[in-house]
Amino acid sequence: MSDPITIPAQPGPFPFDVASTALVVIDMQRDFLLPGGFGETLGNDVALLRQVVPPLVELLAAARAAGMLVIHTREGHEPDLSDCPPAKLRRGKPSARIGDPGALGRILIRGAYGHDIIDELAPIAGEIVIDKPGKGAFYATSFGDVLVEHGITHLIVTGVTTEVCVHTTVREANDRGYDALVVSDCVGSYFPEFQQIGLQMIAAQGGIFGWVADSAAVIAGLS
Ligand code: C5J
Repeated sequence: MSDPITIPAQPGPFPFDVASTALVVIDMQRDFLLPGGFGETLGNDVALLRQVVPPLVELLAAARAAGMLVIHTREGHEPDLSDCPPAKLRRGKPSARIGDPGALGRILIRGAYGHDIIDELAPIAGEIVIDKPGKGAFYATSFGDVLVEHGITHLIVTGVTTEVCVHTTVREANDRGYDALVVSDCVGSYFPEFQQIGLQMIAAQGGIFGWVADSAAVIAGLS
């Protein structure tokens, strides 16, 4: 048990202790963040997601220095697409479906260059990487078991995209009894309006899904 920390957040203070909290870094993959990746082939401006990188690099360093458990996730599929539901496969533009060849390798396929995490946030030894076929981190993965094994009760959630994989994971976590804090400048969306509303939705109604704070507040709490 480490010393309890309380940081200012919306809708109110977020108390946690390092030993029972995990920093979750969702899908900071080249396919979503780099030019030529899946995100761009869908017509998105990846620069909006790149804004997340500098504050998240700092937050990750602070979490590592504090000895917090760090869990990275990657959205993607087996090369034979056996874990990709046909309904998901059909989505997107016909020229850029999951599994198709792209500028960064086969789109969202495990082992492809584009599927891996960007260099700036590459996992280090001892950090956990969860490969997930869905938007949420719990579905069809060992994520829930990993949290239980490590005695985790609180999550500090970062990554992309705010309204898709971040939201799905936070909602799944909330239903399982976890207290989740979403770090406002360390999550990103291709759509500025979704970013703003997505964050508001989490903390609305007294924290219907969790809490929201910026990285400065979390880093100050950890130092
Ligand atoms: C999306 C994600 N947006 N990681 N994936 O398809 O949010």
